[in-house]
Amino acid sequence: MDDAQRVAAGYRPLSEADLPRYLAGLPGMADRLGGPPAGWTVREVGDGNLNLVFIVKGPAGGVAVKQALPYVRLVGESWPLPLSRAHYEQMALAEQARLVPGRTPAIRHYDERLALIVMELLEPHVIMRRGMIAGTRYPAFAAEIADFMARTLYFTSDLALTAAAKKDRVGAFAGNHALCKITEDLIFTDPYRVAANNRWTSPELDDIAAAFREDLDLHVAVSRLKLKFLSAAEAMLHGDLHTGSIMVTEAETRVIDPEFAFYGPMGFDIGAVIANLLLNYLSQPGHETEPGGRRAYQRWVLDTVGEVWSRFRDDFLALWRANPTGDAYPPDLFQGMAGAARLEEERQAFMDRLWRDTVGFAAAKMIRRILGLAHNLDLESIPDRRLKAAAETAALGMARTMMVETERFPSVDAILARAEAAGASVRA
Ligand code: SR1
Ligand code: MG
Repeated sequence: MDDAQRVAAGYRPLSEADLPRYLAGLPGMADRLGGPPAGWTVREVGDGNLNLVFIVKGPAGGVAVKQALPYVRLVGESWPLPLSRAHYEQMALAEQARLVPGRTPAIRHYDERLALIVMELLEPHVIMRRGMIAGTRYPAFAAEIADFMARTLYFTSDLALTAAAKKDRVGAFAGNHALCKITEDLIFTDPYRVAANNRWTSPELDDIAAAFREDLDLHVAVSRLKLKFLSAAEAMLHGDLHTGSIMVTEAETRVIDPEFAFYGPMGFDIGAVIANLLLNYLSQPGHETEPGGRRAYQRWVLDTVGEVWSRFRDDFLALWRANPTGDAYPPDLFQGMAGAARLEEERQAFMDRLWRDTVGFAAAKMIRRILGLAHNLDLESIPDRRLKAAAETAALGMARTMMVETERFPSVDAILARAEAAGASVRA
């Protein structure tokens, strides 16, 4: 069924007033919420760029309801977007739940006709981006996000799957190309050209935005990343793994919103996490209420970047050693002690290559949030314009080096050192 047919077949966006009657008609939902539907509270809380999100609560419990709109909410009806993204989102949620139980919200109901998913209400979790802007530490985060990425990326790759199974999975997500196109345009193209949707802190960043539009070294580097995004179906990605797609308590991490899921390059997801941590790190001086008041928090953020990568690397390698079930690297070709040693060397080389991809994709993610359409609250909510522009300038300088001179960052420590230098320039 294509999207026009979906709309024709009875799609309509629900309102707060519609929700109680709709939910009361779903099996088991009235018991889950408790009491009569008239007593349920409904709030539309969507603060993302694309969808409606409702929180519905009754005396016995609550649910979150996410409904796709047939257009980009951030821009309006002039930018149509397929409702089929809800189908890919629920498929990705189911796959992630199978691979990493308990790390995503449980699906209570999926309604294809309405492009709507009823999910477990995550309480008392908050959107991680908001918590980090407030300066809250999340001690469980690094280990849990590293485990999530290692398991979802490893077990959907050719290292774990047979070629037939992998190709079936790639095919199952191939129709999500409209969401991929958003990424292809907004991350890998628009920030480097004149585009109607671009915006930046002007006039402070006018010169750097113009320089990025003329910088052919940067254009080559981002085009190589774009080609990898277009062509490297390495594993099932979340596809939009920023800190707005993660809900946290100090004890637990949950990953939400995989509507951009498809089979792509692994470094894209890891780079998204690292980019958003780095942008938050650079934004912190702008959120201080006393000079230096966020220095200790900044240290935690950088330690977290280091821990995310090192734990991911260890987890992924451990999964590979324990589950060599895929068609890549046939065991027959690596027999005996010499074969085992050579395969282990190759695993290390694989991780080094993945790290380079991660650095490049992280850079692309940082640049798009400053020069492109969709910015992030870490920087946008800085009240002092001078500090905001200083943080953005530092982030752009760092990201350009990461993308064009990736070899200068052979380890995560090199990224942390560069971030510290960039952070010092924000305070200068
Ligand atoms: C038009 S959509 C803009 C952005 O919002 C989503 O969260 C993705 O990051 C997308 O690129
Ligand atoms: Mg989202």
